[in-house]
Amino acid sequence: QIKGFVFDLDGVITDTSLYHTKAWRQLAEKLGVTWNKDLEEGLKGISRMDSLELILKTGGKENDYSHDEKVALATEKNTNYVNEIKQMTPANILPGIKDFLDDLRDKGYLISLASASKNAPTVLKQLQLTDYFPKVVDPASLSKGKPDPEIYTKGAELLNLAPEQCIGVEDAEAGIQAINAANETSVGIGSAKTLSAADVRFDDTSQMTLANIEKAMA
Ligand code: G16
Ligand code: MG
Repeated sequence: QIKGFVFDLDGVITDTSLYHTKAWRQLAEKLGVTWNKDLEEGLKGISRMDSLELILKTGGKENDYSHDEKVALATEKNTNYVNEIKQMTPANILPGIKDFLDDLRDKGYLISLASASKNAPTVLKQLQLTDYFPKVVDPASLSKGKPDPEIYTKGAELLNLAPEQCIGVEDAEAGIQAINAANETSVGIGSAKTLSAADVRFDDTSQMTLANIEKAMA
């Protein structure tokens, strides 16, 4: 029986991917790496340093920078990103999410956050959703990022629940893989093409209700 929900943030609660994409694209083009849609999709859900490595690899530049130079590049991207998210307000919460969170809370489901983003607490604050997520996995505590199950395993542990009692919600392919590998039920938000591995899938957040999830799981 399902007792808890473990949420991804970016692409599920709000669309920060717009801002991540803008900041990474700016850096990539400065480094002479040509942007493409596969790269854009592949950056979703993976950590900051993994993102930089993927961009450099796409441009065949993975050996061109020292570790310290890479840290500086990632910091440059983050400074631009943090500047962008300052303009976020509760109006940036994706459709239906507030009602869904209220419904979960009313019905006594436990809720935790499994975001790879070190900026997640800032984003929650901008959206005025901090109170809904008393339990947040610290991405700095992870030895491996998504698609490794670690972040979703920790998300269930924070709720004192077994993985089988949890539903994980994700928009990224790497995230669905992480939920499945953690033995939780996966709900994917996005296209069937990228999220074919999800147990339950919705095109967008407005369709994600408890009733629709129960229907899909029956
Ligand atoms: C998010 C984004 C990723 C981003 C990662 C790290 O993960 O989807 O694109 O690279 O956070 O973010 P930061 O640089 O802010 O630490 P998630 O798990 O919330 O989708
Ligand atoms: Mg995401």
